Amino acid sequence: MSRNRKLIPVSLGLAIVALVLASCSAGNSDNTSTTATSTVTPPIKQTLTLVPRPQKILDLMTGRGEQDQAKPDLKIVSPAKDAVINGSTVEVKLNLSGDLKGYMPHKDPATGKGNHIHVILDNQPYEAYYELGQPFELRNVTAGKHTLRVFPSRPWHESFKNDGAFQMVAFTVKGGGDASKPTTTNSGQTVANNNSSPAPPAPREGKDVSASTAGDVDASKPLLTYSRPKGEYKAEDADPIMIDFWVSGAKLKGDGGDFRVRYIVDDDDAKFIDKWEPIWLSGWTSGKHTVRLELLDKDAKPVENGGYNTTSREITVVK
Ligand SMILES: [Cu+2]
Repeated sequence: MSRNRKLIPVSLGLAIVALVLASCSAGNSDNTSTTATSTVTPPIKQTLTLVPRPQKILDLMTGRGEQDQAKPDLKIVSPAKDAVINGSTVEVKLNLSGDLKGYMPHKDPATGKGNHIHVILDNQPYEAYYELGQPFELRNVTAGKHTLRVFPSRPWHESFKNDGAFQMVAFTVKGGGDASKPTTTNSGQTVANNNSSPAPPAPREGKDVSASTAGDVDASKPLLTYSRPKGEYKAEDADPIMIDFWVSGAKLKGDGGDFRVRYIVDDDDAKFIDKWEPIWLSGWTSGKHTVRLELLDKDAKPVENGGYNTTSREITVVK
């Protein structure tokens, strides 16, 4: 008993010594790292400049014949407007018609590129849909109200901007996110039973989507749909980088209307786009960047529409 009492102050003393030593060494390493940081080269300041449409895209367009003058008409067949869908998988079916001049979505297996549709759930980054002959699946869609926006795009992700090329529908998912239940169509017909595994279904285009629900958006009001840039840009694809978007229910200043699109890259000053066409920016530095697009009214105020008219995306440039 008495031996134990004598041991306690000794071990406390040792603990204090250990603490003092630890704080000393921590202090030392702080000093070391401060010194090291001050000698590191500061990050290169990024200066972006507007450049013309790249020659490589002009060359691609020449090789495509007339299809860049197409006036595609794109309609969402499924999900139907205001449909209620049971289960977390949403099958997207589209109907493409109009004056196509040879335009047809398809991924070239050799290059992995081709015409495609941009499919946007809520205000998430778009997904690319290549083969319209089979449905495109949005998987893990959360329960609640959603919006779907679609428009045709070229292999370099520039959208077609004619009337009829864009459509948005609202729909509702019930019981989303429960993969143990069979996935059914809105008529109640079972399309996939997730409990049993019969013959494996033919592979389908599709994407597991992030959790999101619709904004309180009104399709009849001015709407800016963010399209590009998104994701990762490598080597020659990173210079220049295209900004492209869809405008509905509004005309920009340079097209005879009142609206402007404002873009802000990282913490740079705001810049404006007054004609509805893509722009190309050169001078990106390696690393992560944010690109923010906003629709402004004639008083230079952001137009409120369910939060969709101000969108920021993070992109990564690898050089
Ligand atoms: Cu694309």
